[in-house]
Amino acid sequence: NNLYSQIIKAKTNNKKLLAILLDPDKIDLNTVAGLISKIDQSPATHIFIGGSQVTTNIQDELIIQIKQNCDLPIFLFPGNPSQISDKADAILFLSLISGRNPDFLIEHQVKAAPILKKTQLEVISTGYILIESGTETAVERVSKTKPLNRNNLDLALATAQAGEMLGNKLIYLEAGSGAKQAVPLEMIALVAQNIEIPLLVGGGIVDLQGIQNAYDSGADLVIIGTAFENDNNFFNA
Ligand code: 1GP
Repeated sequence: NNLYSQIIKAKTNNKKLLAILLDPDKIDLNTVAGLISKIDQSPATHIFIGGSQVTTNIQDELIIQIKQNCDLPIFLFPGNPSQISDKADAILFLSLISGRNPDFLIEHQVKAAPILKKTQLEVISTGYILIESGTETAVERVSKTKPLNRNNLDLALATAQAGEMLGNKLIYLEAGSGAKQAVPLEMIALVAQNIEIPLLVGGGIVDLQGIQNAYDSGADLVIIGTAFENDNNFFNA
C-alpha cells in the first residue's frame, strides 16, 4: 500500500496532488510521445487512466509507453472490469455510492476481484460520489444513476461519511468529465472538514484558478481531464 501511503503523507504535509486523466479512446499512440513530455513538464503528481466507457484496446500499450518516459504513478480509473490492466501501478476500486444501481455498488467489484487478485495492482477502495453539474454526464448515462443535488450539502456529506465508515480509503467528489459546473466549493469544504480520509475532486475544472479554489476548499487531489486534453499547454498558463 505504498502509493496510498504517499497520498496520506502528502495530506499530512498539506502537499496538494494533481492527476491528469487520460482517456485511451481519445489518444493517438502515434503522437503520444509529445503528450507524455507535456505531462512530464506539468505539475502533475499522478496519471489516471480510464473513462466511463473505453472501446479501444490500446490501454496496455499506452501505459507501457508512459512508463518508459515518465515516472509518475499510474492509477486505473475504470468504468468497468474490462479496463483492468496489470501494467498500471494502482487501481481506484470505485463504488458509486451516490447511486442506487447495484451493478456499480458491488456487481462490477465482484467481477473484478478475482482478476485483481492475479495482478500486482495496489487496490485503493474509493467512494465515488457523482454531483449534479448542469447537464447529463457520461457517468450518469452509463451508470444509470442520478447524481446528488448540488445544493444538498448535507446529503453529500452523509454519503462521504458513510463511504468512510464502510472502509473507503478515498472519497472522490465527481462532477463528471466535461461538466458544465464543477463541484461546489462549499460542498468540497464541508466534506473535507468532516472526513479523515483524502478527498479527490474532479469534473469541469477548466482553469488554474479552479484547481486552486478546490485546493483552498480542502481538496487533497484534483483531477484534470478535458482541459488538458483540449490544450496540452494548459499548465503553462
Ligand atoms: C472526470 O473528474 C474527471 O472523471 C475529470 O473531469 O474531464 O471535466 O476534467 P474533466
